[in-house]
Formats: sequence, structure tokens, C-alpha cells
Amino acid sequence: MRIDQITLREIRLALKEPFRISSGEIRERRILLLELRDASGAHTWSECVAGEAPNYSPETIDTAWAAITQWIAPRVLGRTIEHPGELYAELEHDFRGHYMAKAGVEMGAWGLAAMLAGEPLSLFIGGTRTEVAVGISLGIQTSPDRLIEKAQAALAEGYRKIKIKIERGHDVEWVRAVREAVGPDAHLMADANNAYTIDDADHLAGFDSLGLVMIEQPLAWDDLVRHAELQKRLSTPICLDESITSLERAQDMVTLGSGKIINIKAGRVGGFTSAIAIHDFAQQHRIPVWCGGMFESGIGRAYNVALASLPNFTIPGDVSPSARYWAQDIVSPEWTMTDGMMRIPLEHRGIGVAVDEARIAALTVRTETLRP
Ligand code: OSB
Ligand code: MG
Repeated sequence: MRIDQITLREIRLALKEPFRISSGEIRERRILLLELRDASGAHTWSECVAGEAPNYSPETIDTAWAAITQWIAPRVLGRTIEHPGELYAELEHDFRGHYMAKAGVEMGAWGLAAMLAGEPLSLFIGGTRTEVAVGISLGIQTSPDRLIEKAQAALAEGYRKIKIKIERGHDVEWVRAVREAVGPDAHLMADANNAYTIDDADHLAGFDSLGLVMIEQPLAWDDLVRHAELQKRLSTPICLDESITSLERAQDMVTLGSGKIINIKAGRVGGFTSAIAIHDFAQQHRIPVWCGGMFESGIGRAYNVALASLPNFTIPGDVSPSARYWAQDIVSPEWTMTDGMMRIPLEHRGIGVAVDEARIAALTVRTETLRP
């Protein structure tokens, strides 16, 4: 395979409703899409998950655009590779960080390779599932009653896990209200997006009586040591999201005892090679994993669904159907959910959905084409 052309595009897509987490709010996504073209003329689409602001990771769509054009594309374009698994090391060599930018290109290479191999992406990476379990991530609401309504509606729709975003002042009591409303069996969890410090350990122990399947990333975005101390003081399992940026960080989590579950987002860890390595490592250490989301369009979602088909993705992922986010997605068919499950499009090679290129062209606010 030889990637001879990469086209970057920024599109804007309004969310159906604003989404607030402890570190910020979004109403409209600025989405960076990539189109990769192979020397044989085959092409595929991928998505860079960097956000609008550096409130989740240091990267943004603008830093990713710069990193791809100046540093990543020059290392990839015109290079003959046997397998997309070669790119991660190539992009790590003397090149720190910029994982989301790297992942946008690296994952596109996996999508393209699967297509050239005539296989669906999920089978190409060793996926074993025909469908994946779906969870929903509920943003911080204006009142506990509103949150209860949202959680009940999600359960009625069939979602298999409800993740509640929390922050100081909107936490234990709000989640307790939901637990009381939905009963003991619902799969509930909380995600703090770094809202607390280790000094809040006693307060966070208030979650222990609520039967949560996990609490996600309570402490700082790059912390492992304090999470280990916190985990000793909580019976609720800690799941790490922001802190796990590589296989080595996952290994450190296990060594230190910083958490018991990992939310894998391929974008956060530099792409599929790294995500699969973390998955395999976690499996060996009996750490369950699940697939996180970054409000991807239908293109990024195709990669998430393929990744979540690997065997150790045993907890429902943040892979909600298209209609939960957008009035209209940019792929067809749109991603849908039946009985809380999303079917993997195993009948198609590559990413498995058709990309609405005319609509993308109409939504594009910025584009750049790169060649060797
Ligand atoms: O912490 O998992 C997170 C979205 C943006 C940034 C961080 C997070 C999230 C989500 C979205 O929870 C989940 C989804 O895509 O449905
Ligand atoms: Mg999270």
C-alpha cells in the first residue's frame, strides 16, 4: 500500500442538543475529516477526534491540522508499507504527542488496508463480534429531575449503560436520585472529566453505596499516582480515560493500581495499533475495556464500532446511534441501535458505510490536499 494523497476537510455539524461536561460545553462540532488515496486509486475516509478547545486533551482541531500537514503527512505520503501496523512506530520516532492527529491518519490507513484486502475493518483487525452493546453518555443537566428523565428515556430506548457526567455540586446526590428512579439493576456509571482532586476522596466515597459499574477519570487528565491512592479508598472501580495515552500508561495503571477498567479511544492513543495493543494487554491482565466516544460523525463511528468488535470490549461503549447526535449524519446508512445493540456492517469491505461526499463538500469550510 502507498498513500499518495491526503485531503483534509473541516466540516461543521450542529449537535441536536448542547453537551456539557465538567471541563466545557459544545453545541456545534468542528469535525476534521481525512480522505486517503492509495497509489492504486482506492480511497477511504477517516476522522480526527480532536475537539474545538483543549479541555479534554492538549490537542484541538487546529493543532491537529498543523501536525498533519507539517509533520505526519510527510512521513506517510509516498511511503510503501506492507501493513498499517507499521505506521505507529514511524509516527512516534522523535515525534512527541499529537496522538489524535496521528490517529486520524493511522486509522485511515487501517481503513484503506481493510478495503484493499477486501475485508470489513472489524475482521481485518481480528474482531469477533457481529454487533456491539451501546451505552449513552448524558451531559450535565440543569436539574436532577431533568437528568432522571433523560436516564429513564435512554433505558426505555434500550441503552445498555447510562453514563452520567458529573462535576462538583452535581454529583453524588444527582446520581443517587437517578439510581432511586431507575432501580438497582440499571448499568449506571459517572464520568468526572477531571473535576476532583485527591482531597475529595471522602466525598467521592459517597458513590460507593450507589452500585455504579465504575467512576471514570475523577482526577487530573494526566494523573496515575493519585488515582492509585483514590482507588485504595473507593470500592467503586475507577476507569481511566484521559490518563491512558499509550500502552505504557496502561501498564503503569496496572503496576500502580490506578484503576480497574479502561475506556479505549483510538484517537487518544495514536490510532488502532496502539488501541489494539492496549486491548490485548488489558485482556491478559483481566482488565475489561470499553470503547469511548468523542462525538464522532458516522465516519469516526465506523472505526469505533470496528474496534469494539474485539473480544475484550465486554462493557457497552459510548457508540450511540447517529440520530442521538445529528439531525442528519454524513454516512449511509446511518448508525442505528436495535435492542441496545449496534450491528457491524460485515457485508461490506473497509469501514462499511457509504460516505455522503456531496453533503461533505457542501458542509466543508476549509480544505487542503497534500501529496508527496
Ligand atoms: O469523557 O468520554 C468523555 C465527549 C467529548 C469529550 C470527552 C468525552 C465525551 C463523551 C462523549 O463522553 C461520548 C459519545 O461520543 O457519545
Ligand atoms: Mg471520559
